[in-house]
Amino acid sequence: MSPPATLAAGATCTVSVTFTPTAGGVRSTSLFLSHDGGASPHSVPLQGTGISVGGLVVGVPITTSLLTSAPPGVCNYGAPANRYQFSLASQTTLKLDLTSNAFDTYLCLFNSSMTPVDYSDDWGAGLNSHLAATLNAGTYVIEVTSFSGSGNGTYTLALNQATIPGPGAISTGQTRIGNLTGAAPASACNSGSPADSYPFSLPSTTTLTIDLASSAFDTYVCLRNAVTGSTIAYDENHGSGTNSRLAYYNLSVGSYVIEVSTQSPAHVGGTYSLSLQSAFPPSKPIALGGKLAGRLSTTAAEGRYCQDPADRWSFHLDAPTTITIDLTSTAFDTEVCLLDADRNNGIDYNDDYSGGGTNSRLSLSNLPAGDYVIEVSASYKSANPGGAYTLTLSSSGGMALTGNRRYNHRGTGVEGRGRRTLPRD
Ligand SMILES: [Ca+2]
Ligand SMILES: [Ca+2]
Ligand SMILES: [Ca+2]
Repeated sequence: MSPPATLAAGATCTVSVTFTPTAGGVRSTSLFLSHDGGASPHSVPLQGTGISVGGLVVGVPITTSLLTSAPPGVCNYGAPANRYQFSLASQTTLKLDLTSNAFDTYLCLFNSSMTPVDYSDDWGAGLNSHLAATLNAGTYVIEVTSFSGSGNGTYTLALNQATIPGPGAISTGQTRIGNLTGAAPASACNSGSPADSYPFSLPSTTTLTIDLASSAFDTYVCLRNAVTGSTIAYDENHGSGTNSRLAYYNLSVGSYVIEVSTQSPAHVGGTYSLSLQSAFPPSKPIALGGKLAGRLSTTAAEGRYCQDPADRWSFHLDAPTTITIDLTSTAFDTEVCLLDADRNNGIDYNDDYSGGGTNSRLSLSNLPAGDYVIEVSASYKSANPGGAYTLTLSSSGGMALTGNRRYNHRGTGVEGRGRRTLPRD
């Protein structure tokens, strides 16, 4: 409707209002409707929240602070976020790195319509965030936020043009950025796909995690013996979304090759990031006696024992201890798993704790001293695959409800978990 307009008696029409704030914070005004029907004009109060957007230039890192009072972002369930905008005059391959010693970083990349392009929570060995992508000319938006939403403190955001020297040797602790094209040699383990090969050697027996991520294609990773050419392990989608994560316990001394390939339609490739770490996938710390708020992303990496997208939390026991792990959420039907950190093997899991609705509780008496990992995931019967949750780790035991499925009693139909299968490695 463009004014002036005539409305029949009793008729209705819709007025659309666009909010384009010129400053951050809460902005208020009113929409006035003048008419000849009496009691003119009508006023309609309007309010919106302006989010200030900083400028970002490729090649110029910025160091500043995230505050818990920052306005809610679009990604990560509306966690407080600082927002940046940058523009590209032509197609560019970029790498984005968000690092902080103060909080567990979470990085989101959008196009100018705020449609998500990619996101990263943890990359490599730690809890910092990394993305690489080839982007067309245009304007893009970055949100800097924190995993839990309570992140507060200094961070550095670096946006750099990526140079891609081509595949070659990789060593543990490295991230390599590559561009998989149809001109690459044929994959030896993923039929029909081209593959980039990254040789490495191990001077001692090592537990490895290989992460392969791309916003351009559906990744597929293989670990092969460089001498015999045999495939040792492969992974399709254990990383975030369709990304690949391959964890391997105690790989022997020897020479190996990581093969990067694609399982996208027509074996389309593109820009990717490859990380080789000498440990199991990163986990977030929780203290004995700790209670914390987390946010399970629907595209978090898959768990090892809890298979759905799962957050990994780690803790240490100095001596045998009776522990209780409580996982509660009003956003989703929770499932909690406990793993031993040395082998990444499942010890126990719980979906619904009786008396706790759909919440989960694990109680374990006299758990031996050592390092452990808790996986937080959504139950197979949850309507929502993620959302906000509360995780508590207490050492005052409560009742011994425990041990009912201890030590790898998986997928036996106790709770109808027919789709539970052991991850490959
Ligand atoms: Ca993180
Ligand atoms: Ca995949
Ligand atoms: Ca549950």
